Amino acid sequence: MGKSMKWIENGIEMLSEEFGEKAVRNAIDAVKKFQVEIPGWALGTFGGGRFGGYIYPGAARNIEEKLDDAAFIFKLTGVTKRFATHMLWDFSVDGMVANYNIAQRVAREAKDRGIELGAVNPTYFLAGSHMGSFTSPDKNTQQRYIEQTILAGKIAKELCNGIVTLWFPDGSMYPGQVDLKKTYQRLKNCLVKSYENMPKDILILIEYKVFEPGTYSTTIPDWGTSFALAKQLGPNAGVLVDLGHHHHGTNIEQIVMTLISENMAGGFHFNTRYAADDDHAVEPNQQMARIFYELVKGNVVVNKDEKKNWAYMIDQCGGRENRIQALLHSVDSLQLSLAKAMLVNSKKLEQYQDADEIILANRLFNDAIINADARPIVAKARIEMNVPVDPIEAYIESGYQKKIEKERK
Ligand code: AFD
Ligand code: MN
Ligand code: MN
Repeated sequence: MGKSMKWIENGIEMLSEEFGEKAVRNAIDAVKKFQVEIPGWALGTFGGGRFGGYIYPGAARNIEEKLDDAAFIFKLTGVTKRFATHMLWDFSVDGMVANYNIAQRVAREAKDRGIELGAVNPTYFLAGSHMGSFTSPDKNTQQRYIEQTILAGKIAKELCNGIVTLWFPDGSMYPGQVDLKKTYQRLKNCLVKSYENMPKDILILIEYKVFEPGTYSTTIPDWGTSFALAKQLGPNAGVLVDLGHHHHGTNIEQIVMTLISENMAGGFHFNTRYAADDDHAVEPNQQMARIFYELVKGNVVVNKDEKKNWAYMIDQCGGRENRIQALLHSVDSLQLSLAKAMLVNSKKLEQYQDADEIILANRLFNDAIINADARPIVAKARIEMNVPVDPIEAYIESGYQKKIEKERK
């Protein structure tokens, strides 16, 4: 941004004239209230394999350095206090079994740096998962993953924020390779067995994905399957929406609306994709703003009653960019999208809808979602929060990047 106070004030004035002072004020307050979680796996050396193992300069080499980076990101944003962990990357010595004591140590290290641990992700895709995790025909493999899932529940409750997020790599490459019904049953049985042994006051969010690593089938391909499984488990289970896990052109905001309408607990893995599950940083595109409009309308974002809010997490892991900058960029994009959603005049929109004024409704909606420049709102919120108006500029000026590049050779 790098914009002057005059630019910010003028912008606020213009927006107030178009959308009303109250809407602008509410948008500023929403931006101040919205919290989003940083994925631990975005910091560090994972990913980027297609570029000859390229690792961005200064990448964290261990969990301590990841937490250092996350704490610095929090200092710049003021809204990213939580750090999501992966069981076998962050709490394991051998990549096979996770360890409670390590999790305890990591939670302490996080606290020392002024941040907290957020969602716990059981890791179902490392060694021994080539024939599936919960869908594996091997009972010992199933059992190992059930135990890891139960432990994730305990860690979530005792050391983190009580949220477990599940993503399964299970699926197949060729028709006929696996029995679709048998594999689904196995996954469901293991899930039920895990759930029965997990604390009852946590939230378990089930992620779906239409492809990758499975190209012909994935065991949980869509929100309907996640929904059915969550229903089967009970009130402490819900659906996790990851932007990159759909067919192109899927109307994700409509999925969001349906989940909210059906009172299903929900959560988000935010990112941007162009080709597949790209895991790129979030961009402030119109789809993101439309999604936020449904979240706002559904009262599951920045609700005063914290229990009503969905779980908001970033899930990205780009191969080439500076990952700290990319995370700051994502937070910025999410804030801009939320601000735009807050500007939509829903009352007027409803009038147009009722009067069958199709184009007028569309134009009114897009005036906020596409045409409004929400940057002054986000800037104003940051000033009021006492954080830098431009977090990326502040990052560059801080010298942090130079410091980690030197230290982490
Ligand atoms: C993979 C999956 C999924 C999951 C993430 C962390 O595609 O998005 O949330 O790993 O487990 O990228
Ligand atoms: Mn995800
Ligand atoms: Mn993904």
